[in-house]
Amino acid sequence: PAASLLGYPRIGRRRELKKAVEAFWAGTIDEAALDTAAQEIQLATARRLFDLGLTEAAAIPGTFSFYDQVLDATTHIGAAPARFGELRNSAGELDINAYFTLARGTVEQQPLEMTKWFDTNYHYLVPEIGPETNFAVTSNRIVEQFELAKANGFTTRPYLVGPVTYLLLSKASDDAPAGFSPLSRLEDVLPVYAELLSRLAAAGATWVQLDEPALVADQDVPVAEIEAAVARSYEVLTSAAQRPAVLVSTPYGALAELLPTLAATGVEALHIDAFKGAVPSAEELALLAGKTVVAGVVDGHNIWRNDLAESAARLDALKAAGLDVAVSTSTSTQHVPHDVDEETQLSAELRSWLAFADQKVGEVVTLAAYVGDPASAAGAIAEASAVIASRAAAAGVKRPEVRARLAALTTADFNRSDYAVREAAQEQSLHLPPLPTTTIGSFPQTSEIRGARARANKGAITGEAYTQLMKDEIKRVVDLQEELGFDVLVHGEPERNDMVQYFAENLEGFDVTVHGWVQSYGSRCTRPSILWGDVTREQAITVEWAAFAQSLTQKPMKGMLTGPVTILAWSFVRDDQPLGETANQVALALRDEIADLEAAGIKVIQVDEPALRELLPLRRAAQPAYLDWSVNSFRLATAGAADGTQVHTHLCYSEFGVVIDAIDGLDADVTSIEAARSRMEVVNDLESHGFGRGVGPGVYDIHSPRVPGQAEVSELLGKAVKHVPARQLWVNPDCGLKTRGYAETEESLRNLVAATKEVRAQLV
Ligand code: THG
Ligand code: ZN
Repeated sequence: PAASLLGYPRIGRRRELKKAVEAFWAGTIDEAALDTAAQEIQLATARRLFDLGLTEAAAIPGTFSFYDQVLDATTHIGAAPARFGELRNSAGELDINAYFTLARGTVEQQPLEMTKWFDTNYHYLVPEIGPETNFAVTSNRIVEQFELAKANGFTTRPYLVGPVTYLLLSKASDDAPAGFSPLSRLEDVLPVYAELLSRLAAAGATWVQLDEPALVADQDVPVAEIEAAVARSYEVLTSAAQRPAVLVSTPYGALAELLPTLAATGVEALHIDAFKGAVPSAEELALLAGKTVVAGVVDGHNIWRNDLAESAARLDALKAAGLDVAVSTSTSTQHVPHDVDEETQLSAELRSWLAFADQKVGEVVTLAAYVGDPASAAGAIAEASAVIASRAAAAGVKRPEVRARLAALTTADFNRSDYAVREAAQEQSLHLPPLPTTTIGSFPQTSEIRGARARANKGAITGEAYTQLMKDEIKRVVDLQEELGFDVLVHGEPERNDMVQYFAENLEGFDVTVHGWVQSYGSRCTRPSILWGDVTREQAITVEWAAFAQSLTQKPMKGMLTGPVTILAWSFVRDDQPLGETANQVALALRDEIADLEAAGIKVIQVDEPALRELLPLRRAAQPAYLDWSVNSFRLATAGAADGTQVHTHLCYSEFGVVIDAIDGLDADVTSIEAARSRMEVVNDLESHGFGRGVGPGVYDIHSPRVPGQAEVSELLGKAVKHVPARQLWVNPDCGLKTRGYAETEESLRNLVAATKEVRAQLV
């Protein structure tokens, strides 16, 4: 098809799928009702995309998923890990119950691990592959989904994560021998993919999309091995007797050395990311002769209106090479909300700058028409150029005072005193015991808290009444921590809906959406804020809450802020200047907030950067520059703090090795990190790195309702003190407690404090 999308949001315009799936889990609807809801979403999507102009056969991507596209592949190719026991039903299929078992775990078995999908905020379920994995077609669901659309008049293009990406994203199963590589099972996986292609062809599919984003990211596997796997895979799949035409998609960046490899295969169409990646060179394009090049010129990952003139120029370069050119998005549009027209509360000016999934369809259709007949798009191109020019000149996009302040920064603004000086000053100001205990920041967000916020937003209660309810909650949380015996307290963050949106709502340069939900993982969604202009802080944001909380206790109360990188990573960020510049603007706003917190008597301030690793570029060559600006923005935010103010940070992942230098570079006085799930393995990294400041490896996994016993926590702490000097160690859970219930939280925290006292006694 001349115009297409790589994928479309799956959760539904009003999150219908989230609601149906969660109702199915809760047992309030049955499987038939879940299927009905899923079918309605698939058909509504097909109708919508058709009406927006994807009218050719195979233009509509069949990218519906109940939970995750990688899990879909797992259940189609029989890759359920043996540790779950027999999950296939009597028909030999991994049905919807098996599917959700893998996603959610059982009493005995942890679910499949979840990890980030390339450089997006989407998370997939990691397959576990070993020598024992028994590959076979174990689901017919993509065929049924194709048939459903077809019966309703839409010939869709079924989607599967491609075999090379699937195996590169997999980890070795528990049963696999040391050094086992999932890619070694390629020969066993390919016949299963071939069988699925043959079933799709038999059902009438003319095209299939095999998604191979792993080919645009540097991998640990040597390139030569990947080249061989790509060549072999597409030789096998294109020589299948009965199959649809094959489109290989390569979103999230430039293909680089693997382009010639794919070009040499028999696939009918190759998608390239021509937005984030560059247009291939003339020599590379010559290799693609005879194939359709699907040019992903419309950004699927961010929300800015396309510069149609720029895209047209890229398409011209492809056309000039004499290639058959089709137009699409650079990535699936699953990363953006459905429709700008839903956001009527935004100014008409801001809305005119934006393109969500539905608007992107229009851009793709316009550009596809341009390829056939350049004159047809002249009006649309001129209009897009005019809007982009008006955006550049609009009030608030560039604020001279912000730019002047950034331009005047010197090295001193990024550096605090030596740690030894700070450590001594903080000992004076805080008087903490050895192995100080604290929590990460949030306490459980009860339905009462969410209900109060909803009523306040609707105007059903006054602002004063809402503030009072939040203060009551803060007092409960402070009293609880006093009773449990914590050393550094938090206020619990009841007033925050989300740790990024809360700051976006309180800073200039941002707007927030009402319906702009984007799937984060499974049924969970976030509403990324829109960072469109220069960032300023018109007044203090968190100070009143922190000062109130501090007034309730003699113990130090932590001020809680979200760091610049995380604010960027979890928002839709302006594309008209380098990210590092935007990050420094946010950093200056946070720096002012820290000064205000200090003036209000707050002595410990935590600046969370859970997303520091998320924006790490997919290509190694680009990583040092990223780590440089991201670390510097954190330092700019925090370096104004006095020596006696203890700066904490929190990071949310355990694969630590790659970024440990960067974490050290943040120069925080205390860093808390995830560790409980990896049984404290991070302390080995900390030890070998010689990490010299305070560190709190999490001793309690908050991602599950399970309560760790006192013995378990003291064992973890015992392991930690063997590798990290006790004077550096802090004791804390893995992450914030927002998603937990009070019953298990209280019990776990009680065990945490008791275990700390036990280990402290052994120290002296
Ligand atoms: N905030 C934002 N982005 C994030 C996270 C966050 N991205 C990465 C990570 N955390 C993703 N994790 C989650 C965890 C929970 C939820 C979403 C993403 C979640 N969402 C609610 C839901 O879907 O029901 C909606 C929350 C709400 O009502 O605001 O639970 O922490 N910005
Ligand atoms: Zn965390």
